[in-house]
Amino acid sequence: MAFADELAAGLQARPRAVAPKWFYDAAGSELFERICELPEYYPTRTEFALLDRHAEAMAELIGPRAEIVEFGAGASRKVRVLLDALRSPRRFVPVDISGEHLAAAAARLRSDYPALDVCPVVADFTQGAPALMPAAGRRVGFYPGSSIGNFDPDDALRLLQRFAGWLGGGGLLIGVDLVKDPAQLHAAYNDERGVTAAFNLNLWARANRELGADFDLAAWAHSAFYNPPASRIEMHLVSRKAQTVRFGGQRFEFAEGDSVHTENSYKYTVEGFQALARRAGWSPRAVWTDAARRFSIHWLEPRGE
Ligand code: AVJ
Repeated sequence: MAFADELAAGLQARPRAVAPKWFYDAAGSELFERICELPEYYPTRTEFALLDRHAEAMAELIGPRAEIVEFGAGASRKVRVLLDALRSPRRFVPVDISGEHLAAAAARLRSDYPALDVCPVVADFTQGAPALMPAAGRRVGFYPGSSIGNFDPDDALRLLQRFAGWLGGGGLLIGVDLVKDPAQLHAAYNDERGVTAAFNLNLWARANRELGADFDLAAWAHSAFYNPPASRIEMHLVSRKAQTVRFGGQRFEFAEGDSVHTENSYKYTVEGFQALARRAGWSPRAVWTDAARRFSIHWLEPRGE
């Protein structure tokens, strides 16, 4: 479904909810890059350190002449650490919903890795299989950043199952954020500079730009909190007053305090994620974590029957 239809349906639903994939237009992708550099946002920095430190071991497990398919590739920065360690990687296939972002990142990669075949695919892989060419070598999935955390456990299970199908026997290297002190989680999604708030509010700004909606950004508050029984951060946009928003010939009414759920970010234990991966048909073969156990990277191989 397109943004207009999903947004309208999400605002009519109760509870109101919009999928986080709609954050990532050009402005939202830029705001996300700024989040990754915030002192409070530990996942990016921690995952980079893990990649740096263990790239050789990862490359060994992946093997030579591989084709790397990155899901939700964004700026494709992390994969460079992997590409630098891999032996003769054949092809890199970044898959992303944001086309502008993807083309720019692919151009930079081609000039930095002339021997690599860079084949970007613009696709919403949450809606179905991306159109991949026949594999150029052992096809290995790369899904860093704990983006898997955006999915409810049931959807995460289904996505992991589908990855197994699309990768056709290759492995999956996946980054997963870990449960930890709620205060640390809270700070990571409520940064002092307000970048996460701007990222959240960009959903409405995008609707104004693309759909001619009339969201008054000052009338909405960013809300992010940890929900311990669900092991997830929830982000919401909360109406500061009674208001009406219009777009696409429709009116949407909000009372003061009404909220629109814009994102979940699930946190796992290492064992909890491995159990999920097993249920999805994978064999967890290696896991790397930092000393403070903030973040994990898992190497999964398809379970041979
Ligand atoms: C890209 C989904 C991993 O959940 O931490 C960052 C997105 N949202 N700050 C996350 C996000 C608010 C991020 N993921």
